[in-house]
Order: sequence, then structure tokens, then C-alpha cells
Amino acid sequence: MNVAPGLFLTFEGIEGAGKTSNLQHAKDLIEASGKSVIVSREPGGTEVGEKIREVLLDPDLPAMHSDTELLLMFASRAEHYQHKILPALNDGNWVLCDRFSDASFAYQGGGRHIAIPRISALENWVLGEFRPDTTFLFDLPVNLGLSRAKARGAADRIEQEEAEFFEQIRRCYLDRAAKEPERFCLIDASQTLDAVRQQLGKAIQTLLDNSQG
Ligand code: Z5A
Repeated sequence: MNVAPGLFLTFEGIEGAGKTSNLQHAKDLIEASGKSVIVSREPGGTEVGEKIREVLLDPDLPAMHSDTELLLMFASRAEHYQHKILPALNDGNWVLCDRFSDASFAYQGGGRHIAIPRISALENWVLGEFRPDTTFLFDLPVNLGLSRAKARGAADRIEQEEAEFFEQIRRCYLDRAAKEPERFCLIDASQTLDAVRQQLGKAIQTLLDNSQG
């Protein structure tokens, strides 16, 4: 639960789902209504977090234990939440974040099979009761997402996984969305970029209308 005056919106999905391509569009729409917007990402978002991100995504490092991967994700998140997200929300900004803790449940839980209660324990430790106001889940078939990501450039450490890993991640995201329909907004990301932007634009407009009370 976010009790700050600004809204916290997160963008989630498998590789190549179009989160990054659509974040800027969301920012433009919200800014056009006169609100101030901060865009960030995870892992990363702060100076310390970006260093942790380099370690997490480095394709030249030897295999990392899944617990190490999870703890580094949450170390980056603790820094991000305390030093950037919370202060920005308290100042009334809307914060748009490319991935957040749902990604830990999907990738480290669904993909790496870490028990969900262990991830929940870390989430509660680092965030207390704080959760995103809305999470946009960009959903599309794994083969389409991977082919888009591949066309864009060289794969990082996590992107080098097999398709089945991403199938498990997609299923985990969809399960979470089904369990929390009031927080998740499902976007059909298999459509053209224009059509995806239209879906996102409608959802953002609803948030803006509601925030103007
Ligand atoms: N990770 C984790 O494991 N646990 C955690 O807790 C967190 C993260 C927070 C870094 O994330 C990695 O960290 C990520 C999860 C893991 N795993 N990997 N690999 P990231 O967000 O920085 O990187 P990413 O997920 O790899 O992002 P991405 O592949 O860039 O996906 P995207 O942002 O959703 O897609 P995009 O860059 O907007 O689009 C990809 C390409 O498709 C691009 O060329 C676009 O022009 C094109 N595109 C986008 N939309 C369309 C449509 N609609 N039609 C056609 N083409 C399109």
C-alpha cells in the first residue's frame, strides 16, 4: 500500500514485451496533465543500484547462486526504495518504474524456483507494506518476446536462459495478475506498438481521472 501523495506505477513482463518502449509514452501522457514524473528501473535506479545491476547482468561472470541473485535484486531495491522512490512519492511525483518486486517473484520464484514465502519475507523486510498502486503487465507469447529482444542486440546473463525459463516466468506473472486484479492492468503486448500504446493510454487516463478525484 502506498500512502504517499504521488502514485507508484510499475511496468512488468518477459523479455521484449515492450515495457521500456512504452514507459516514455506513459510519462508523456502523465506530464501533459501537469503532474511531475520520475522514471526509474530495477535492478538499478540509484548509483549503488546501477553498480549492482552491472554485476547481476554481466554475461562474463560465472554462474551465480539463485539466492545470491535474489539478495542482490533486493539489495538494489532497498537502496532504490529508501533513497529515490519514497522521497519522490512524498514530494508528490508520480514514479514510473521499469520492473519492481513482481519481477523477483516471477524470475527468482517462477524461473529459479525459490520458494515464494522466502521472497515474500524479503519483500516485507525491504518494503514493509508498501506496494505499487498499479502494475502494467505487458503479456505476450514467449517466442514473440524473445524474437523481439534478439533483434535488438546481444543477450545479457539472464536473457541467455532457455525458452522454458521464460514460460515459467510468464505463468508466474499471469498468476499474480489473476490473484490481484485490482492492482494489475493486463496489456496485450503482442499487438502493434500503436495498439499497445492505445491500451496503455486508456488505463493511464483512468488513473488520471481518478487522481483528480
Ligand atoms: N530481474 C530479475 O530477475 N529480478 C528482479 O527482481 C528484477 C529484474 C527487478 C533486467 O531487466 C533483467 O533483470 C531482466 C529481469 C531481471 N531479465 N533479463 N534478461 P530489464 O528490464 O532491464 O531488461 P529486459 O527485461 O531484458 O528488458 P527488455 O528485453 O528490453 O524488454 P522490454 O523493455 O519489455 O522491451 P523493449 O526494449 O521495449 O522492446 C524490445 C524490442 O521490441 C525493441 O526493439 C522494440 O522496438 C520492440 N518492440 C516493443 N514493442 C513492440 C511491438 N508492440 N511491436 C513490435 N516491436 C516492438
